Amino acid sequence: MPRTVWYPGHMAKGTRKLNELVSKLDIILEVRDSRSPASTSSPLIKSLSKIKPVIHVLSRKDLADPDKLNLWLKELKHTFAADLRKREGINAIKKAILKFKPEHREVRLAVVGIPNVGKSLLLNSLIGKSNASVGNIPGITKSVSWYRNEGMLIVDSPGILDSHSEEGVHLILSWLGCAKAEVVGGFEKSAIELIKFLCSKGFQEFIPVEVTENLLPESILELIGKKYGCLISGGRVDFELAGRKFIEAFSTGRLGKICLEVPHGERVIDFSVKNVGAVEID
Ligand SMILES: Nc1nc2c(ncn2[C@@H]2O[C@H](COP(=O)(O)OP(=O)(O)OP(=O)(O)O)[C@@H](O)[C@H]2O)c(=O)[nH]1
Ligand SMILES: [Mg+2]
Repeated sequence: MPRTVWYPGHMAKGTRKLNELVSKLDIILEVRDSRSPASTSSPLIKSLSKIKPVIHVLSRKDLADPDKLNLWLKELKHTFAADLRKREGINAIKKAILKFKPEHREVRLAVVGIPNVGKSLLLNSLIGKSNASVGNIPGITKSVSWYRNEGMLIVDSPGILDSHSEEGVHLILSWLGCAKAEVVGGFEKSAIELIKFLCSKGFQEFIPVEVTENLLPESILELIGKKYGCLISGGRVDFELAGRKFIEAFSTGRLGKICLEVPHGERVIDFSVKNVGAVEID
């Protein structure tokens, strides 16, 4: 896979710009996906959190298993869960940010995170205007820009992936819509791995066809393709299209609410909770 497919130039430039301006900020706002708070952490957060305080926002609360999300909220400090589409949770986040406002000027902050987690939507909700572009494909925001309102000066930044992540992390990100499927070799590959993951964790209810024992992941994807009408000449299934439709349904929550990781639990990748916290800000 060419490096430019999964680490395009705007990520390198965004990283450089964020590092340049961090000293001018009062606080960092990091957005992660509620369904995988460990795997969706920003590759920049470790270094940025050494310099500035961090508040974490877990977006897509509406798509996460509520019990497992509560375990994360008990575990992580300075963390708020939000349904950004409905603006649920915004007031609490705003209150936490404004505690960092100096008396003589507005509070300065940057919203950071991996692609497509809801950074721009959160920024718009905080400033009360739809100024930053929002869209459901990774890579909508391509540059670092400032926005101002409601006593805040906020930087929107492009989603940035870890150039050293293992394939397993990229797979999770592709299932959640945070990385393009090309990053892991296409929708068919991503979907097959998702089927294997769901079957191995007892999450079969997220597969939109009946899964009987001994059915291979490829056969399950074929059934999904038939169900979604992804057929080509001769009535054969287009596996890439079937994979795309399945991943889209899963990532947008149409197949149900799920958390792929729990704190301290067995995960797809061996993450430890100590890697997902931030500096103390009390
Ligand atoms: N259901 C749901 N969808 C959300 C939530 N937050 C964001 N989204 C959707 O996620 C998609 C991505 O939102 P953006 O704000 O563009 O994400 P971003 O992190 O700025 O993305 P990039 O600029 O591409 O890195 C949009 O379709 C949003 O409507 C949420 O809390 N719940
Ligand atoms: Mg954006």
